[in-house]
Amino acid sequence: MSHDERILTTCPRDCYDACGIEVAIRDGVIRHVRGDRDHHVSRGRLCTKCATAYNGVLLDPDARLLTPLGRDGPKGSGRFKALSWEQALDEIACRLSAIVSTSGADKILGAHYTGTFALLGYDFPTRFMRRLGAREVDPDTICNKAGHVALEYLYGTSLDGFDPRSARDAACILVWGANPSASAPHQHEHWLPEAPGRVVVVDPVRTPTAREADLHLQPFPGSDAALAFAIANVISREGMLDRELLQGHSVGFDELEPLLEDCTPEWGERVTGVPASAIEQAGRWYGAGPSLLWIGQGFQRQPRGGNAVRAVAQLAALSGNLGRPGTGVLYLNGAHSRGIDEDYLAGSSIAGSVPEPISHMDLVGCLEDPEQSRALLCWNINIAASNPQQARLRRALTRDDLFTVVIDLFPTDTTDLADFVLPAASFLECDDLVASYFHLTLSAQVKAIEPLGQSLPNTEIFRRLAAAMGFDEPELQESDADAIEHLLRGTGLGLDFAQLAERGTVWAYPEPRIQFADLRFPTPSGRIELASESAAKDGHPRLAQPFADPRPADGLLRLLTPASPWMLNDSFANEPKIARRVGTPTVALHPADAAARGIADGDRVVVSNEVGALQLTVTLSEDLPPGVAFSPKGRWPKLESERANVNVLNPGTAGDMGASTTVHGIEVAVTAVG
Ligand SMILES: Nc1nc2c(c(=O)[nH]1)N[C@H]1C(S)=C(S)[C@@H](COP(=O)(O)OP(=O)(O)OC[C@H]3O[C@@H](n4cnc5c(=O)[nH]c(N)nc54)[C@H](O)[C@@H]3O)O[C@H]1N2
Ligand SMILES: Nc1nc2c(c(=O)[nH]1)N[C@H]1C(S)=C(S)[C@@H](COP(=O)(O)OP(=O)(O)OC[C@H]3O[C@@H](n4cnc5c(=O)[nH]c(N)nc54)[C@H](O)[C@@H]3O)O[C@H]1N2
Ligand code: SF4
Ligand SMILES: [Mo]
Repeated sequence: MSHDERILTTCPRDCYDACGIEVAIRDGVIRHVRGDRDHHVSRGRLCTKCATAYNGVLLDPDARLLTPLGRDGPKGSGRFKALSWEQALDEIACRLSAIVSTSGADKILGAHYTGTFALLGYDFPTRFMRRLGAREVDPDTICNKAGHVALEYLYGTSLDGFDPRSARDAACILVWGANPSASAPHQHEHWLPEAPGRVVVVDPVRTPTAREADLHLQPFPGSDAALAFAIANVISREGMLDRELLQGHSVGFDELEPLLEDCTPEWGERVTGVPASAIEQAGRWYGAGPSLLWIGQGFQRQPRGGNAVRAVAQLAALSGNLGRPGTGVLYLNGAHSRGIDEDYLAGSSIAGSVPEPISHMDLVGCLEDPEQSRALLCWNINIAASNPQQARLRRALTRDDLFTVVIDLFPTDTTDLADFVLPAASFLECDDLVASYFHLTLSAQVKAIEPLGQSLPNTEIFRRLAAAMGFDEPELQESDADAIEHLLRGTGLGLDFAQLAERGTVWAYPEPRIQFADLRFPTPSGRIELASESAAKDGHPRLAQPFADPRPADGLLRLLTPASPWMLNDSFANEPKIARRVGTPTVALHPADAAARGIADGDRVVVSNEVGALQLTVTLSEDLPPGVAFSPKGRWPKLESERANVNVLNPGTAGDMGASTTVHGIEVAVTAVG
């Protein structure tokens, strides 16, 4: 009789949770993939989307890419022929070498993000791209760059957040522009409810997390900076400013203080739509502390999202909610806080000149222009679904003189437009490391089964590509096992991979780490920079400003398209059970906005603006403020009747900082069909 073998591994999706997973295998076949009962986050249950997809489409050989493919028809026809790895890589190397010698390596673009956010799967390919001298499409510009830039101005870092375990000492947790009920499901289900303090949520949408909070502030999208200044006004008025911290450890408070005076709660109500009494309550709870501030990625996707993050994040400094138990600010926790040497991983030792990156907001323009682009390599990203200017991008990707290679697990809209498609192995099929960007843990991703078909991990694909190109730097051939052991030695945890794999997940610090415990900040002055010379040099105001975006002009609505609980970005739209569950694509409207347009629940509408149009089915929702439309991201254009998703409406305008996405700043008209 055979018995199940049990393997502990970790979910490497771009998700706050980094769930511990138990895989049961019998005779080399997976029997089930489920939450590890003993894991502090998953506690025996994965989110529904992964529980479904990891036992469904991810293991389905009919859904996965199984061999390298070469285009066998016009671009975008989706016609491919199967190739051996050797054939495919030889041809790719030949084409890339020719482009390097005729046009220059800087005409080769590399676009990648967090399809897998496991350390090697995410970063190892960068070694090859550096050696090639290709131009990187700055990964964070599609997601969260504005927030990173803003926090660097203010605190000198965006990647050294509070330790979530410090919630046990917090009297208040302020969740600003994050929706854990979708994007961090276990923090919604366990972390927030188990925290002893009050929970305050700031979100234009009454999300399930907002509904369960002690207080929900519902500002109009893009008015967060004004709201933060009104809260700062309350903190000041109530005598809750931490003048000692401000004097000893910050610069610019003398310039900021006069700005606070006019930002009364009543003014705040007028510009944000949040009642003055709620602003006062939030100010008193947060200001009294000890308080944690979780800065989500939602509101920095507004046109002036960088300014908004500066305005919100400085609340911690003003009220002294820094440097002691139960206080701090979290945007993301970087892997370096667990001793992971990311420079080593990304091959910063490899010499060669790396051209200036471009923003994802400029990708379409660059791909339309043969002077700027000759080749595109994509991995861990599905640009034809997730990038702005969807219709223009599709056209640009059909350029005959653009040589395109896409690496993915599944045949996506982006692979359909490639010249060569290379099949990637899933996280169940290779070893790696996962560093949660929320908890300060390190986890093992452990190979449970052999890669499906001829698929290979990203690392092996890039090793083979380097060899085919004739690159002989040893860093490009380092094995996964060697890289993992090197990284683990750097952590000082005293564990090798086998020991980590046995435990699944380990904490980097035995006790909750206090953020900024020494009140030294990695800014140029070593202090909190409320006024920032660096910001001024980059063309921004020295100080955060109490801005609120103007409301959309007559008849237009602000469209929000954030995370859905059913999809992980653009992953899992091809999982049949999930597709059935989510049904046709919808847009939610406030009943007053629907009535004003003669629209009823269930009606078909056209949502449109200057870049595109999309038909959607209306649902009515009192969870939105009037003036806001809502349609979650994550659908595959190729599976939709119009071969488009909400990004056909995204003009791709760059935000105020870091040339970052403004995907939540889109304005649309909504009209009944017919
Ligand atoms: N309208 C709208 N658009 C958005 C957003 C929004 O809020 N609204 N959010 C933006 C944000 S925050 C992000 S991060 C982007 C992300 O958007 P996407 O790039 O679509 O992200 P994912 O679906 O996470 O992953 C991309 C691809 O990586 C593949 N993949 C998974 N594992 C591996 C692997 O091991 N190797 C390889 N080679 N591929 C793998 C998956 O199959 C998937 O096709 O979308 C952005 N687009
Ligand atoms: N289930 C699921 N989980 C995910 C993802 C997914 O697609 N699905 N994506 C992953 C990725 S790549 C990322 S980057 C994270 C993102 O996760 P989050 O940080 O939670 O960001 P979003 O989902 O973009 O938006 C969060 C909230 O911001 C709100 N918001 C929009 N505009 C504004 C505004 O102007 N002000 C305020 N205060 N709030 C605003 C939205 O209504 C939304 O509820 O989630 C990750 N986790
Ligand atoms: S996507 Fe997030 S919640 Fe779902 S299993 Fe992975 S880590 Fe857990
Ligand atoms: Mo993201």
